[in-house]
Amino acid sequence: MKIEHLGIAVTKLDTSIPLYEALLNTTCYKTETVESEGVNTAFFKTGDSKIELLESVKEDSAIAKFIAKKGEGIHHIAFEVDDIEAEMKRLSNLGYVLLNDKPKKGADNKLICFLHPKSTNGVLIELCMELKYTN
Ligand code: CMX
Repeated sequence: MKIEHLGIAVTKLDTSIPLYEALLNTTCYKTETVESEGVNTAFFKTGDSKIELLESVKEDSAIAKFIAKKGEGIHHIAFEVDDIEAEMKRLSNLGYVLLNDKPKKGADNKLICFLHPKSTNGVLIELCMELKYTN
């Protein structure tokens, strides 16, 4: 539906949050730890999309490995979808390599799924869908 956010790998949120607040002239509206991914995240609104800063909290996290290999920088592009399971099925049928079989819980109240960068011209792609709560 749209680019929901760009994920940027950073070494330290403490220094990158004020840097991006000054750059974007806005305040960070949320920080959140995602234990399952081994990351601390910080979010900024930029029009209809967001910037997500990602700091590793574990030696072997995807972000730690990425920074060790490539340094800080753009880590992934996240596209919002309205039916993540249908989209995962469609892309899998087309031969894209999904990194998880089922949607998993990500930051900022989303269900997410990653596609392997080897199947998408070297870019890590995330699908994300707003998690709806039913009572
Ligand atoms: N973008 C582009 N290429 C990437 C990449 C990225 N973000 N991360 C790794 N790669 C490349 C590596 O450079 C490597 O390329 P070469 O084979 O040419 O050297 C290749 O992908 C495989 O990398 P690897 O080091 O062998 O494998 P990793 O163990 O680092 O795993 C990946 C890579 C993408 C499968 C893993 O990082 C992953 O599962 N990512 C999805 C989850 C994730 O990224 N979570 C953090 C964000 C969570 C959040 O947004 O909340």
